[in-house]
Amino acid sequence: MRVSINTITPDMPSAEVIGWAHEIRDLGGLAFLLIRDRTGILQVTIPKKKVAPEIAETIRAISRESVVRVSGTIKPEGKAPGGRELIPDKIEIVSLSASPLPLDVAEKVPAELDTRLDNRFLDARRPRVSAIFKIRNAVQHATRNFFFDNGFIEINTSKIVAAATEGGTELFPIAYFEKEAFLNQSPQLYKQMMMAAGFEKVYEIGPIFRAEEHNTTKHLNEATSIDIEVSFTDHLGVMQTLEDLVRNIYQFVDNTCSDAIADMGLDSFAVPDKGFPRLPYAEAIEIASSKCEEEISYGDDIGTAAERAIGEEMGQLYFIVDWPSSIRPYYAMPYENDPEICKAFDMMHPRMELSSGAQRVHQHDLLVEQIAKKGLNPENFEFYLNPFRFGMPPHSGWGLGAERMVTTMLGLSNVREAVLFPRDRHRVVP
Ligand code: ATP
Ligand code: AMO
Repeated sequence: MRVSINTITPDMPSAEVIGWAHEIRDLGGLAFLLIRDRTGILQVTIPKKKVAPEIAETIRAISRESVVRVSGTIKPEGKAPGGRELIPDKIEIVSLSASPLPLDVAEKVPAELDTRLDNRFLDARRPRVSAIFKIRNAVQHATRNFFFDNGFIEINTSKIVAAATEGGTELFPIAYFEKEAFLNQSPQLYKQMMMAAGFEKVYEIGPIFRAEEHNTTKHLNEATSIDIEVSFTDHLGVMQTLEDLVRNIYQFVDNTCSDAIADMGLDSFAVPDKGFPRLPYAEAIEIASSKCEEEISYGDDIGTAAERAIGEEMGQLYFIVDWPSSIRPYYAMPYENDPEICKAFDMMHPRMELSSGAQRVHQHDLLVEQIAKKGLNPENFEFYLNPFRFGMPPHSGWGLGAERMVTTMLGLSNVREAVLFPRDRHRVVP
């Protein structure tokens, strides 16, 4: 019976495995075949004089990355990976691979990111790459557990919509029969409507689509957003939830992904132990303008250079709070005593923004006023505004980019590395 490679110990008498031919080395009298499955690598050692002649023949016919089935005796061997090797009784080629390979899975020859993404199925055979997706799996599992344990209801909202949520730009129009429609940029309006429905605590993990013009290492045109909305709490309440979730995710990955972390060659994996400091926007701007060459003043968005400069100063996960109302979306609640600033926040990694959120405006008339102030037409928002007329509770929420979370957690150099099949300006295939 076939077993996973990581279950084979040096004291086992025999084993059968199926996997990919990772590397073949023929040294004349002795040949080595490294066979790889999703759990690890096993050395198959073929002393040619001692094994059946058809085995030596099969070995010669195997091309790299072919699928092979091997069974035989297990022997302890200090020089082999995992301290054991298999001496075959039987080798069968299950599925022969063509050669040359478009990409060296054994990573002896480095490949450009574009080549890797063009051949993602091969790239993801590399243990260092599949480790990213094993960890991403753990991140999403920890997230769902966290929300389930805390009484949240998971919702799934429509990705085909009739209006923008985050302002009029960056929308992908789609052909939707006779109507104008778009791919949704955020579940924002729907999660707020579920507060009107009395669901109190909801979350969604789903795709968001943004027609980002620029090719950067942190923007995708299709990203995965972890979104929450909570009633009867303010921005401070949901910031605490965000901090608890992020710490929980790091802890879960640390507890359950040691093999994947090792496959990635990360020697330390630091779970954030302190609270995330809260830096007022005005102070963040002061830091940025003292450290950046370009001019930055109060009221500006925090761009990449500023983000880096402030991150360097902070050196850990942190929040930027008390933003000018003028640069936040219409749904952010202004402070009652100083409406020039609002109860919005960003949660930052020293390298980039991970999350945005706010206490929302729940008063119908104020919301209409704020929509108009942003130059948008409240008539286009009727489906969204209507629930605010029939008992909308006060509420708050945020959206956290799953890919950015994984990218920063694992120190990946490009957000595309955290996506199986990334979409950017030049890439819609595969
Ligand atoms: P010779 O031509 O002298 O007969 P050989 O075929 O016996 O050579 P070795 O000298 O045993 O080959 O090994 C060749 C290489 O393979 C060496 O680098 C050795 O360290 C390595 N090697 C030998 N046996 C194993 C094994 N069971 N597992 C891993 N590496 C091995
Ligand atoms: P925002 O637009 O800041 O907020 O998005 C929230 C988070 O989603 C991630 N993100 C992206 N990741 C990769 N590529 C992109 N193009 C991209 N765009 C966004 C980021 C970002 O911090 N409705 C609000 C959230 C809220 O207030 O609840 C919103 O969408 O990590």
